Amino acid sequence: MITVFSPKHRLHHGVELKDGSVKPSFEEPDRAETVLASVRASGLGEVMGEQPQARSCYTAVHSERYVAFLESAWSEWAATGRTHDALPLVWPVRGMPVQQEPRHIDGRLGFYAIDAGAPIASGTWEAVRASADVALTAMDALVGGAAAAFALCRPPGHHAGHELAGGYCYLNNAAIAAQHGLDQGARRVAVLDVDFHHGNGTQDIFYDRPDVLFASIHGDPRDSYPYFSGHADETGIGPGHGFNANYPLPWGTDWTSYADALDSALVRIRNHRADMLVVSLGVDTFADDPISHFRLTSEDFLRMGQRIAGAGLPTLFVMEGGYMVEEIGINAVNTLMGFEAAR
Ligand code: FKS
Ligand code: ZN
Repeated sequence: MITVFSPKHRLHHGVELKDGSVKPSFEEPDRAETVLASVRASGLGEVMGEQPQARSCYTAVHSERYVAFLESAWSEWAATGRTHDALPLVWPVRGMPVQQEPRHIDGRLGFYAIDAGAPIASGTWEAVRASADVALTAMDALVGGAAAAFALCRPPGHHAGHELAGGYCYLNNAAIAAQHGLDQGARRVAVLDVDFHHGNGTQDIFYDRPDVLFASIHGDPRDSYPYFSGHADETGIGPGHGFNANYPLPWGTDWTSYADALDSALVRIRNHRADMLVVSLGVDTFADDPISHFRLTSEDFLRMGQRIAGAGLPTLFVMEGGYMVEEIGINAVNTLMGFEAAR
């Protein structure tokens, strides 16, 4: 399968509040380079660059004002005289009137974010846009008849909602690609999210829609980030009722019980009779991941890819999380190689 990659991801290298101080984020540039090196070493297939895409592909799933905010946030922040990464420190929460967007950049940062995990600096927008273009370019390969493609996105996207950033995410690459697939003729799409963290953003974007089935396997939100979504009783709303399927799993889950949830999710996907499958591929379910709590081994990712191939659908893999930098390349590529071997 082809891999789509953009070196522009390096323009984004944010900070994170860790252990009481501001440090480089776990979501660091080396992640993408490590995965790219493993793709090249594995002989998975050709690596190509992204095609620049229309801004309307982003506003097909995000609001116009949110995309405009992402485009201008850094210059507004810099205009206040600050040179360090822009981060929100106040949010509209229970009981507050959320509707009105503030004028000051410090208020706008909180208005458009779920947490302080999506810092914005000078190169952020260009990297974010390139990451979405990587996903769109890979989706175009599927639309053109490819059986599978790998979008080596960075920064990741699945925590980004209709008009919310957070958890290292800005534009929702998987959702933008899924919508693009529909706009290019697919009638139904399924999104399978195997990142350790619940894909709250993808859920938010498609929650009221029956054309996109969203299925996510993740750490139980009672114990794990993002804490405020990902429960099994979140099943969709209105016409989208029955088209959202969450599989929260306990702390310490290993392959045996993970595989059961994966099989259930794949049955749901088969019943959806989708024309294509988008996989939000996070490999932070790995046992040694520094911020997650499942216990998958590198071999388990081969098995995961094999099972996903069993759905028999044109499949777009979109890179999400994974933080044990020495291993994320092997684990991501194992998933893809497992898929290729089984289809
Ligand atoms: C660590 C606390 C963890 C944020 C976790 C974000 C996870 C991001 C991700 C993505 F795929 F988006 F990258 N806080 N001290 O892995 O889901
Ligand atoms: Zn994750």
